[in-house]
Amino acid sequence: MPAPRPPRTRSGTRKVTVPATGRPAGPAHPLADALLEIAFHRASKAAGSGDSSLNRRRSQAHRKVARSAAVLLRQLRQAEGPLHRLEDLTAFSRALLEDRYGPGGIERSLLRVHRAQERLLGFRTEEEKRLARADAPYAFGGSVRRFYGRAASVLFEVERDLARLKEAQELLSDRPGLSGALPALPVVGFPNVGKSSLVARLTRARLRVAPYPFTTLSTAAGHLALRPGVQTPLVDTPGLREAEGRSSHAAEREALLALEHAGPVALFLFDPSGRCGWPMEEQETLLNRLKERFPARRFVEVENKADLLRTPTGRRKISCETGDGLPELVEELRSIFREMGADRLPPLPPLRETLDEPPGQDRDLATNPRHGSG
Ligand SMILES: Nc1nc2c(ncn2[C@@H]2O[C@H](COP(=O)(O)OP(=O)(O)OP(=O)(O)O)[C@@H](O)[C@H]2O)c(=O)[nH]1
Ligand SMILES: [Mg+2]
Repeated sequence: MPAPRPPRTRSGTRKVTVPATGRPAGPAHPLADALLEIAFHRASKAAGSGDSSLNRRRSQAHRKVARSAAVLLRQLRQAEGPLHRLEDLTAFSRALLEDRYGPGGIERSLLRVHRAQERLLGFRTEEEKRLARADAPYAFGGSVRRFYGRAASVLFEVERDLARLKEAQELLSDRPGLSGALPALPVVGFPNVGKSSLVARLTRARLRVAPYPFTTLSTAAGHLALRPGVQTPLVDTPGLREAEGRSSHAAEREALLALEHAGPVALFLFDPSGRCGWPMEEQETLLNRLKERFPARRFVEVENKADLLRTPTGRRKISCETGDGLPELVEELRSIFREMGADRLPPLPPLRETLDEPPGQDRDLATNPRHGSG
């Protein structure tokens, strides 16, 4: 049914109310606008020099073009940040970027921002040549205005790329830098089984723990001394419900990527009490699928929430609530790392990560009351 027509006003015209789009009001190019504002503001301070009024005005125009170009070029290079050398990122970081932005998504944005820099350089050279030839003040102003206009359109064109590069850097900034070369130990399992509780118990990482699923939405690492002289990253992962990586949730796909890139051992955490919201059968199925998908991975199987339910299975039982079984679990992990010969690896500096408190003494795992809630 067509929408009713608005009533006529006294003058015979119809009064139309424009519906709210729900889009927040603001500049269409917030990033580009901010960069341009800085560049043009700096350029506006440029003073000319020379032996005549004409030469002084020419030199001032020249400096405005050169200064605004320099500021913009520097900003664009900074926007690339560490992504500039993608090959230096860890395989996990690259996989995360590919998952978020599609194959080659970041490379394309980098290329466009790079081309934007080349175009700015070209426009600057063009206007410098024009200014050298010009002999009227209106031509000087024209050069400056033309350069500003062209610079603005170049920046507007790469606005989305700048936003993507900024977002990608933020994404990577708090992720552990997992790489196959450095063994890290991911803790995986269904949502709400106590993965973050476990990592918070065993390390100094401050993690969000809550009594509902999907509390953790990204990987984070704390450190645990599993081989002499080296802190092994213990990686908290988002809850996982299937092993194939088809989930529409980026967080679930991230958990699988962490498993793929972390190292040869992973800890699979069960909650047999059912408190997490998923029955044991589904948790067992997930583990079996993960074993099929990652046949080289050794899964350490642990049942949490032993304070609520102790099953008759032979799996290790722990309780992150009471601390029961945690020292024994750490011993088992240490002996697995010893068995693998991991302790013969040269000591390596801890991976970059942001969540740990400053390093301190080994913790008394059984008596540590902190539960990392947040
Ligand atoms: N009774 C009991 N509760 C626990 C235990 N370990 C964790 N919990 C509780 O289980 C709930 C989920 O804990 P989290 O550590 O957030 O679980 P998670 O697996 O990280 O959850 P997601 O991040 O959503 O995947 C919280 O309410 C914890 O307090 C335990 O050993 N016993
Ligand atoms: Mg969690």
